[in-house]
Amino acid sequence: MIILRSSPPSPFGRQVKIAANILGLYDQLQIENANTTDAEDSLRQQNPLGKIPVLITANGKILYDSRVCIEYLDFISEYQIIPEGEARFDVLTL
Ligand SMILES: N[C@@H](CCC(=O)N[C@@H](CS)C(=O)NCC(=O)O)C(=O)O
Repeated sequence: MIILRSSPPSPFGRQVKIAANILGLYDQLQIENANTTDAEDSLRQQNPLGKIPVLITANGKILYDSRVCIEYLDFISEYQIIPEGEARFDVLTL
């Protein structure tokens, strides 16, 4: 199971959820609410910046910044939304 620390209103968290859906990984995602304003939330141990989204991989690796989370999901999926070569930069810019 992959854990996504996020919050429903977060547009960055939403991007990761959409990517997981397109990549066929949404069912493997356990979404755990995070409160960025709560100093006691374990979020700050996971991401020293206190920002969401944070992705915790099945191996317990902690990734943050939505771009990194999406790139990881793209890496483990049998599908791809981030192509290789020149087109890669167009997609990353988008
Ligand atoms: N560059 C980050 C931005 C993430 C971000 O700003 N998330 C907001 C929520 S949408 C947040 O955590 N804000 C709390 C804060 O900045 O303390 C990413 O793409 O993941």
